[in-house]
Amino acid sequence: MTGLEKLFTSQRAITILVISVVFAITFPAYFSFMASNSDDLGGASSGAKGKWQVDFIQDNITSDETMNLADGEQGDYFFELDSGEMMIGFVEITVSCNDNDDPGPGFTDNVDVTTDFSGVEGTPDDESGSGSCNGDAVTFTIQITPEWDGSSYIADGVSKNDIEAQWNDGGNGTGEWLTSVTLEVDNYPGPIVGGIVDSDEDVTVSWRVAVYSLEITAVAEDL
Ligand SMILES: [Ca+2]
Ligand SMILES: [Ca+2]
Repeated sequence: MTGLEKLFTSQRAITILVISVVFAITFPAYFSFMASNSDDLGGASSGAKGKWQVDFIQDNITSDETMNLADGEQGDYFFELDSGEMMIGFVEITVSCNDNDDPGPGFTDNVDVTTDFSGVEGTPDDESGSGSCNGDAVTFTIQITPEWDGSSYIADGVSKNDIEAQWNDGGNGTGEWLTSVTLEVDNYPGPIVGGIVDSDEDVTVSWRVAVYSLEITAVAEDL
């Protein structure tokens, strides 16, 4: 390498270094200046307080499973929830059965329902309940995002960041929503006749997951 090449190379290296340093210093300063400036102007930066229309783009994730259970039998129903990019508002679990095995009224089968949510992120409190098999026997609603019901509203005097922080599931609700059902068959008195007439029931567990994403629009203030 000649002396000239050496000089050129090192000068070029110094120039690049100087430009890099200048950029590293000026760009963050530029952006923070713009951010604080748009705050003052009431612009759409995420930290600015203002008036916002808050809407929720909503969808449902559903799943169901039906099992035929005998008298005293427990069925374990599994549902693995992955909401993807969407936030989870709440999870609704419905246990339904329709006992029409016995002729005439009465002798309706019953279900006892318990849950094991230890496999669910955030570990919601477990639920339990009982009901009779003439339609929806037991329903649980488990709230994941506190207070979320999907209603649109107008927020005033808060920042976009505040709204986003409020409507966030915190990563909770994904995982395994295990629901267990024990069937109790009710039938005609008398072990032989009753057992022939009614000895089982089809029991369905359905999960409906209300999921959402946020849509926040700045509302123009009256001048
Ligand atoms: Ca029955
Ligand atoms: Ca039955």
